Amino acid sequence: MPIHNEGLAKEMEYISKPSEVAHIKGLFEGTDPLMHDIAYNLIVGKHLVVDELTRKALDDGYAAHDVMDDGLIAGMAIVGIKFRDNFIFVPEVLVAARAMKAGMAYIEPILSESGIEPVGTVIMGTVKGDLHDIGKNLCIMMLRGAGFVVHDLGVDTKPDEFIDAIMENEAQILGMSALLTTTMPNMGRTIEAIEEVGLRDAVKVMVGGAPLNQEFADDMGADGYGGNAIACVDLAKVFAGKESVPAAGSD
Ligand code: B12
Repeated sequence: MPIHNEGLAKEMEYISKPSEVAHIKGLFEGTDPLMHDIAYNLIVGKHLVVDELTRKALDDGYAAHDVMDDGLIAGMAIVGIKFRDNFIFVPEVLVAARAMKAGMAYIEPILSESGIEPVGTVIMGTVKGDLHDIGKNLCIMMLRGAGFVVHDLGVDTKPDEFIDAIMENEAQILGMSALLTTTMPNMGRTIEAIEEVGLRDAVKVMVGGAPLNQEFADDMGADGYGGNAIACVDLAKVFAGKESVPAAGSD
């Protein structure tokens, strides 16, 4: 079935890599026109329309995971590519994230009742002393869009708070964010604290934030560094055993 929604068909023009064009077209070909409408309105950030269409789809009997995969996540895949390739910037991604949230508000309760296994569980937080959370929130939004359960500890997160959350939620992945050179060392301190309580083998640690790089991540003993929200999702997928290719370190 061709792409029914004209706006969505136009969105395809932002994608240049042939392999990505084929992948994204594959996400939409054969899916319902209503899913195309949901995806398009998510991409352009019309959260009220996404809210209404998601509710309509569920009322009409579409399965929650189909609406999530074929509508919301498929739309977010295009947002991710546009963001990576600088066609859109942080404000547009946040507006798309709000639309994703509007749709997920209907989907999440249904999925948690039906017991569909999440891809993995991730604890995310900005480290102690640091109040920057825009990048962390983008990562969380993309992780949720990719099917991870994410527990967001917010900002100024102390090592003990990370440890408690890992244990309480039996999380396999920890993601830490830092934007200040003065707070970056708190990532290493958190990793040391995780080692001290004997949890280091149970959890993969990924780190990110504008002042970081792979070298710093290696020095502090993290398992991975991601330079953007897409790299964050790639890393998490590798850590959850869902992808065998090494994650992209940075952009
Ligand atoms: C917005 C902002 C603020 C806002 C934060 C609002 C908020 N809710 O986040 C406010 C105004 C509160 C603020 C305060 C301060 N800020 Co400020 N801030 C910024 C600014 C302009 C943008 C940061 C941002 O959001 N970038 C956009 C996001 C999308 O990018 P990102 O965070 O890097 O995230 C991406 C990747 O890094 C990665 N990523 C992020 N986290 C993670 C985690 C994982 C696991 C992975 C894999 C990937 C990943 O993916 C994200 C998405 O692509 C930067 C300058 C800059 N251009 O970076 C200064 C900046 C970070 N701030 C700075 C400073 C100095 C401060 C203050 C100390 C200022 C002051 N004197 O009070 C305070 C500190 C407050 C505190 N204790 O944290 C300096 C830091 C300098 C340094 N070397 O340490 C900067 C660089 C500005 C500058 N050039 O001087 N700030």
